[in-house]
Formats: sequence, C-alpha cells, structure tokens
Amino acid sequence: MNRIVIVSNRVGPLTDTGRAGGLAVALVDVLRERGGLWFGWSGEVSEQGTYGALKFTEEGTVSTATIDVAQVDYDEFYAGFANRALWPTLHYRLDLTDFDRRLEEGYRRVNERFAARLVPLLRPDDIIWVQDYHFFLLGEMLRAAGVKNPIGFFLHIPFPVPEVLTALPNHKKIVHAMLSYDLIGFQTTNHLAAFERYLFEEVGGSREDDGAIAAMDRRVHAAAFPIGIDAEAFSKFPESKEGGENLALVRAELDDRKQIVGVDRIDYSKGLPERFTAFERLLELYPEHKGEVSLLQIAPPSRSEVRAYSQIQRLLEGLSGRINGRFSDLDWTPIHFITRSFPRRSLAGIYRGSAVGLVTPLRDGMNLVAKEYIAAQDPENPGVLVLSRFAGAAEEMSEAVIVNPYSIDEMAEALRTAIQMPLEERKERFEILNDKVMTNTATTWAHAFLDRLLEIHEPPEDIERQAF
Ligand code: ADQ
Repeated sequence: MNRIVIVSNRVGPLTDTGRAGGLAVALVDVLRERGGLWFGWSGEVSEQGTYGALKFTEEGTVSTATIDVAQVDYDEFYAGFANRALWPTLHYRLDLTDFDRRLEEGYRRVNERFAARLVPLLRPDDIIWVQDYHFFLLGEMLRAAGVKNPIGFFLHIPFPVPEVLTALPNHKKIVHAMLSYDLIGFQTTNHLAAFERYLFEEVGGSREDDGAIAAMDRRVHAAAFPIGIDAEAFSKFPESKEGGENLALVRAELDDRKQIVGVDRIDYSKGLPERFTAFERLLELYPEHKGEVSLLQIAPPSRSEVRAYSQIQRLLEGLSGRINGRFSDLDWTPIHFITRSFPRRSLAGIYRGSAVGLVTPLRDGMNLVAKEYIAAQDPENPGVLVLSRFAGAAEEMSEAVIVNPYSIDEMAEALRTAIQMPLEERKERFEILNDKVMTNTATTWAHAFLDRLLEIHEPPEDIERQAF
C-alpha cells in the first residue's frame, strides 16, 4: 500500500493526549493504516528557521518530521499573509485584511522552503496530501522540483465567491498554484461552486469530459468532502471519567436551570459578540428566562499577536461584563465566559449537560463543534443545536435550528424555540442529525478523499505505472 504523506502547518500529536483535536486523531488513524509521514512546522521559532535540522519522531509505521521557522517567517507567513490576508478574505472580512507585498513574499518563501525540505523525504510511491490555506503554493513548488506523485489539497476554511476572492491582490497566482494539485477538496458544495465560478468566469476555464476543469494551462479535479469527527469515540466521552465529572459539575451548578453552551477559539469569524448580544436580547424580550437560563462560552484566545484577535477578546470581556452587570442576581450570573481550553472528554461532559448548543459563526468552513455537540447528547434527552446558516455544517445539518447570525432578533427567537422545544421534537431532530454525524466521520472523510485522489491521478508517462 502506498505511504501517505500529510503536510500541514501544525503536526500531531501522534498519541491521543486528550487535547488533540478530532481531526488530528483521524489523520493519525489514516497514517497508521497505510504507514506514513506527517510533515510541517515544529511550532518553534529559531534563528536557523527552515534551514535548521529536521526533527523526527516515530511510532510504529508513522513518523513526523518538522522544521522550525525564523521570526521573520513567523511574522510574514503565519501571523502575516496566512492570518492577516488569507484568513479574513476567505471568511468574507475584507475590512480586516492587510495586503502587503512583503507578507505575500514571506508566504511564497515559506511555501518554497517547506517544499525544499519535504522533497528529499519523499518516495516514488507516496501519496501526498496537503492541508489548508497555509500551503496554497506548495503543490506548484513540489511539481517544479520534479515531484510526480499524486498530490491532493484540502481547504478547511471557506472558498469565497469570486467577487470577494478577487480583492486579494495575488488571487490569480494563488489559484494558478492550486491547479498544480491533482485533486482539491472543499468542505461544501457551496465552496466548490465558488471555486468553479472563479475558474469559469474569471480565467475562462472549461469542464472536460472526465469532470476535471481545464484553466490557465493546467487541469484539476475538485469536489466537496465534508469533514466529520471521531463520532463513535466522542459519543462515549460523556461517560468517561473526565466527561462524567464535568457533567456532574455542570448539573450541580445548574440545579434545575438550563444552560446554553458555545465553544470556539476566539476569532472574529465565530460571531461571538453577536452571540452575547442575542442572549442579552433573549433576556430583554423574555424576562421569565432571567435566573432560569445561562450562557457558558468557552473560548481560548488564538493568534493574539494579530491585532484583530486581541481586539475581539477585549470586546467580549467588555460585553460579558456589561450584560452580567445588568442582569446578574445574587444567585445567578447570566454569562460565564471562560478563556481557556478543556480536554476533549471534559468538553463532551459539558456539551451533554447543556440544553442548547449555540454555534453561530459569521462564516466557517465546517465547524466541528456542531457535530461534537450532537455526538455528546443523551439520546433519551437530547439538547438542541442552534446553527448558523453560514457554517459549512449547515449544508448537512438542516435539522438543527438554523439561524442568520447577523440578526440578533432571529437568534434570540431561535434560543427561545430551542429552550422550549418539547422532548419529542428534540428526539426527532437529534436522531436524524446523529445518524449523519455517526455516518460521515473524520475517517470516512479521509478515505473518501484519498480514494478519489488515487482514482483520478494520472501517472506521468516517464515514471513506472505500477507505483500507483
Ligand atoms: P477551527 O476554526 O479551529 O477549524 P472548529 O471546526 O470549530 O474550528 O474546530 C475547533 C476544534 O477545537 C473543535 O474540535 C473544538 O472542540 C476544539 N475547541 C475549541 N475550543 C476549545 C476549548 N476551549 N477547549 C478545547 N477544545 C476546544 C478549521 C475551520 C473549521 C473546520 C475545521 C476542520 O475553521 O471550519 O471545521 O478546521 O476542518
């Protein structure tokens, strides 16, 4: 079986520490099945940066190889072009972008350095799978270095409509580089359609007989592969020791009250201020919920070196303080705002103890919290998922209470509907949603992508066919 080589900005861990995300767990599973290498950034900044020694770890048939980056790479590539130009643009936040040629050049340079360090590690029959927006250019650079292996790319975040993408000054270079991949995976048919529209309308691409799109002298296959979670394992977490302890804590604290839960990295794409304000509106419109319903928002800071991120954290602290000052009573605080992360098993207990899961991003590639919340519910007494129409997850999870996160009133009404929903309706919605979450998991996602990649890859003529 061909070895899998995964490339992503952050690597591992290979063992489930309880903190590793479900995605990392699924990727390790796939690497284990076929044997593989996981290549990416070590998480360290050093003087030698990408020129320093590779760091290896190995566990059975799976190994990781990571490199450091230099401070200038971190500033221009990671905190720069990736998170100040690509992330906001792809999340429709042109107001927050910083288009600077220096950052663009840093992004190109780091992609090139990663390609240069990866090439010597590759074997002729490896299948290469590159993850996410940090590495749009990597495939083109691998091809330029003579790599003939199948190379796939999966975009975890949205691909915006051409009217938005074209605000990115180097949009053509980015999309041209993307066409070096054999297969591009998107989270939803909506993102896929936006990409195809770009190719057809912006650069005169055309569909070929085998489904590929030819454009800019290259051709590519593209499809939607909605990502899932490690659903089976997650559904058991509430009954684990840590899950059970946290569930008991939540129940003891709530007494007979109800809890709404939100779990997100602090990020402007997650719609957190709108969420706090919608909860405030609920209390204004329906004062009977005062003292009866609370909002627990768990949101560890991320990318705080980027100004837009530290600003939003301050905004949220101010908002929760104001709402709590306005509505709190001696025995009840409306908003609990916790800015640290929890182990996954503990999170599952908290999800189960919460009557409503509130997932209201302004834009999101998929949003795994929506799926985790469902997987963690008690089938006999499930909670209700309130989900933004702009989360990729909404395409599959239409049995959630779907909301427009820009409408504070609509969200307040949706919260009321969710809090008051009768058991029978909760069960009906849950059963359908849970079926989907259990069927389309992180593992089936990875297999679907890799199977398709092998199917469509055309081995270049100058290398041996049998390798593929
Ligand atoms: P993210 O933007 O990070 O991922 P999301 O899909 O919600 O968003 O994944 C977050 C993960 O982190 C979840 O597994 C969640 O449990 C965990 N997490 C969040 N807060 C936590 C906390 N306080 N403690 C512990 N764990 C916490 C990107 C895209 C998404 C896409 C994923 C996967 O932005 O749209 O779904 O990749 O493709």
